[in-house]
Amino acid sequence: MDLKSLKESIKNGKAKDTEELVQKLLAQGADAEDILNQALIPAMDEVGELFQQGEYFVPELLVAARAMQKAMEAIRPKLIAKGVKSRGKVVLGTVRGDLHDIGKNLVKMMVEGAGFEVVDLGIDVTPEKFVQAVKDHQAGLIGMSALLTTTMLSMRDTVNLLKSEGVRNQVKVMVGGAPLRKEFADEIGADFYGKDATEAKNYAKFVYEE
Ligand code: B1M
Repeated sequence: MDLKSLKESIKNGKAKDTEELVQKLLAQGADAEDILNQALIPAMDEVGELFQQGEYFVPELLVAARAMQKAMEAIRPKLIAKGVKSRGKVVLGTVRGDLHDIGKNLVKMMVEGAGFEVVDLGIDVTPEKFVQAVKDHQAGLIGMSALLTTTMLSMRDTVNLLKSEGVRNQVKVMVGGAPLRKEFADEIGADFYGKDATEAKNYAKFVYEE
């Protein structure tokens, strides 16, 4: 697999080339999850490092993110199970003040691919919106994503609001995102910390098959 060119293409923000390279790899029989784990995610990690080192700025992050989104659209059909009856509902969103949605969208794809219905609240989701969606959709699982050390703190507010609204015992809470650790999830009273989208999918299965 020509993963090196694919990584470079994402790092350079070349959306069209990225899409074509992914399509080519898929046509050659490459596995969508391998493409994701061996090229797409590592490419974004490298973009983050370049940003931290001051070599990339926000515009470079944006174009890389756009290329990443194109790649994800291309692998999406391979990751999504077709015609599967919903195994349960999962409310998902990126927390208040946070605009990063690539990881959240990956979680969505994997969870949908496993046959769950995802209620995607998008980005910058307030605790109130999360709690309302749990009530409206009678969801058994809520998933919150955060990429900033500042915004992850709002996860605690959502857990507390679920409690004060009397719905905490009806729903499991899963949290994830690069700055999080299991200790933080435990501290705020979440049920599960998902390191990656695969763990998130496995936890959804666990919750609904418990
Ligand atoms: Co931003 N950004 N960004 N950014 N950005 C980071 C997160 C950062 C680490 C970069 C760095 O400094 N190295 C840094 C955060 C520092 C910190 O708080 N510790 C940062 C910063 C500082 C910022 C701004 C403040 C920059 C500025 O404006 N000065 C700003 C904040 C905007 C805001 O949100 N309010 C900002 C903006 C942006 C863009 C909009 C330009 C763009 C996002 C575009 C988009 O998402 N549509 C962007 C990007 C692309 C990044 C990096 C480079 C890549 C993030 C990404 O998509 N990774 C990122 C550096 C990095 O993370 N290495 C960075 C790939 C993605 C697949 O990984 O989201 O971690 P991730 O998801 C993983 C797991 O974490 C997990 O599964 C996924 C893998 O399978 N996971 C879950 C995620 N959510 C989960 C939920 C679960 C379970 C698992 O259950 C519910």
